[in-house]
Amino acid sequence: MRALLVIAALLAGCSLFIDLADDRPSADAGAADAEASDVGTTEDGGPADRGPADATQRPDARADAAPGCEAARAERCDGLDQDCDGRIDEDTDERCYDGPAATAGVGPCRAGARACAAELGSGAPAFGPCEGAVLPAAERCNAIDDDCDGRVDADADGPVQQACYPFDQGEPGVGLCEAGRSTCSAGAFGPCNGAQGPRAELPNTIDDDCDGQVDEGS
Ligand SMILES: [Ca+2]
Ligand SMILES: [Ca+2]
Ligand SMILES: [Ca+2]
Ligand SMILES: [Ca+2]
Repeated sequence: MRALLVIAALLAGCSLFIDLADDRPSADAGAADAEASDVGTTEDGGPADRGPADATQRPDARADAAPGCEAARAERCDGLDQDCDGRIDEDTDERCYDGPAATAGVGPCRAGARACAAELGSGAPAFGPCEGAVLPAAERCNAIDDDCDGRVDADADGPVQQACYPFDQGEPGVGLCEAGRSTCSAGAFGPCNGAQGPRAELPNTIDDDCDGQVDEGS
């Protein structure tokens, strides 16, 4: 009888063990699947990418703290602080000259300056208008080399000249009458050369007296 009880007990234990064994594999398989799923996600790159992404964002974070600060670099006009002195775009105004380069510094011509106008933090150079520059102008008779070509009161066509008509009567371009030319020298126009004034009407098919009538009364 005792032996039967022992056997029964063993059978019951085996049955219990078997039940537990049946349950455990299913539970372990679930856990294993869960772990396998996590591992797969990691290998797929989800969480693994976050590390390097955080690392690459650190320089940006530093840049935000001190935009453009990179020691030993010369400051330039771009809205950033290259030389890390806490001042942005200091001393980056530029000389400017929109005229022909050969004329800069000749006669009255001189360069101007344009102030840095870069948007803070933009990293993009930007300047305001060129101010204070003196550019070449048309040459005039004023003892100044206005067009900055190295010749006072003269340009590529020679000395400054102007039309002149030193007569009280007649009109340049009418009949025989013509204007002359006066040449500038040292800021003043000289005598009128080549002008033709009216003269007595003659029977020559020419309006000698420059009144618009040809050979009248002659
Ligand atoms: Ca000139
Ligand atoms: Ca002049
Ligand atoms: Ca006439
Ligand atoms: Ca005439």
